[in-house]
Amino acid sequence: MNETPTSIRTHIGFFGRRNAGKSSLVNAVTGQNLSIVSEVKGTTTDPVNKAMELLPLGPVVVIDTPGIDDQGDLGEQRVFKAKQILNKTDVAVLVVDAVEGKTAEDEDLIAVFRRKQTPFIVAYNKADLTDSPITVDETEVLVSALTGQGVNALKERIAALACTQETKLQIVGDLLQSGDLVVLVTPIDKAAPKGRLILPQQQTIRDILEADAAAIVVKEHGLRDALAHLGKNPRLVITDSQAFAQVSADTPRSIPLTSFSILFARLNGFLSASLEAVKTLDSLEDGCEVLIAEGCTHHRQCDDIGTVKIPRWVRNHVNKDVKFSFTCGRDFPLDLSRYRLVIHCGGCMLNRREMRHRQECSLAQGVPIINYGVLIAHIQGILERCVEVFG
Ligand SMILES: Nc1nc2c(ncn2[C@@H]2O[C@H](COP(=O)(O)OP(=O)(O)O)[C@@H](O)[C@H]2O)c(=O)[nH]1
Ligand SMILES: [Mg+2]
Repeated sequence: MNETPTSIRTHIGFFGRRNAGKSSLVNAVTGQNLSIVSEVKGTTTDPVNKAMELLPLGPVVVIDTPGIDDQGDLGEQRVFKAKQILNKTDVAVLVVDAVEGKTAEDEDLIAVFRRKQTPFIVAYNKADLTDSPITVDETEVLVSALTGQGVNALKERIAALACTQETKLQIVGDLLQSGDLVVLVTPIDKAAPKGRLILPQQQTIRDILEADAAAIVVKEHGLRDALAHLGKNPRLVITDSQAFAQVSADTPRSIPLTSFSILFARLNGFLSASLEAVKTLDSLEDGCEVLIAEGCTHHRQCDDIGTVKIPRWVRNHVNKDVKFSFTCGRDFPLDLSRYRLVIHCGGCMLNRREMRHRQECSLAQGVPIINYGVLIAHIQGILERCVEVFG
C-alpha cells in the first residue's frame, strides 16, 4: 500500500509472435530478468506483470504476453489471455523479428490496436542479426534486446505515447477550490481491511490535498457532531455508499453529498451510462437475469455487498424474482446477451481502460451497465441529490 496503485499506473503491453523476443525485450527495457527467454516457442505461458518506475515515464506496469500465434488447445487459451491483456493496455509494443519482418498476424494485431485506439509502437527486434539496413518510419524502432541497441529510444517512444494519453483526471479536485473543506465518511466495519483505509478513500484524500483543500475523515456516527463544530459548511460530503441512509439524513440539504463510488464512476467515464441504466433497473421482471461484476477478488464476507446485499436490495426494490450471476477479478464474460442488466463495482482495482472496455462490451451488446454507487443511491431515493454537485 506504500506503492502507487496498479490501477493508475500506465500499462505497457508487449505483444507479438512467439520467439520475436518479447520476453528478451521486456527484460532489456526493465533492466531485470523477469521473463524466461528461450529459443523454445511458447516459453511464456502466462502474462507476466511487473510494477516498476520506468524513466522517463514514472510508475508503470510492464506486461509480457504469450505469443499471438500459439497453437493447440492450450495455445488458444494463451492467445486469448494475450488478447485480454490488450483490454487494459495503455501503450502497446508490437515486437517483430526484424529478420522475418511483419506477418499477417502482426498486421491483424495492428488493426486491433487501431480499432481500440491503443497507441502502439512496432519494435523490430534482433537488429544485430540483420545485415541489410532496415528503414523504419515514425511508428517503428529498430532494437536489439541482445546488444541493447535502440532500447533507450524505445523507452522514450513509449513515454511519449503514454504522455499523449495523459489527461489529468481528478477524482474530486476539479469540483474544489483552494481552501475548501471536504468531509469524508468512512464506516469501519467487519469487512474493512485491517490497519488501513481502502484505496478509493486514500486516493480521494490525496486528490483533495492536491487541490489545496482540506479533508476531514469521520465514521458515520461522527458526522453530525463534526458538521456542527466545523465553523463553516464543507464544500462536499463524500460517503461510503453503505452509509448513505444515515449520512443523507445527517447532512443538511444545503451541503452537497455524493459517494466514493459515484466519484469513481465519473472518473472511469461510467457515470452517464449508469444514470441511463436506472430505467432498466426499475423495469426488471420476474426471472430476468442480472450480472453482478466486481473487479477485485476480496474474501467474501457474510452479508457481502456484491453477492448478498445488492441482490437483496434489487429484489426488494422491484419486488420481482430477479436471477443473479456473479463474476469477479479479471474475468468478465464475453457474451452478455442473456443478461438484462450488468451491475458493476466501482472498479478501483481495474484501470480506466479495462473499465471502459467492459462498459463498451456491455453497451455494444445492448445490455445497460450500472455502477454500485449509482444503484444504491437510486434505491435509497437520493440519486438526484448525489449527482447535483456535478452540475
Ligand atoms: N540475436 C538475437 N537474439 C535474440 C534477441 N532477442 C531475443 N533473441 C533470442 O530469440 C529467442 C526468443 O526470445 P524470447 O524473448 O523468449 O521470445 P518471445 O517468445 O517473444 O518471448 C531466444 O533464443 C532469444 O535469445 C536479439 O535482440 N538478438
Ligand atoms: Mg516470451
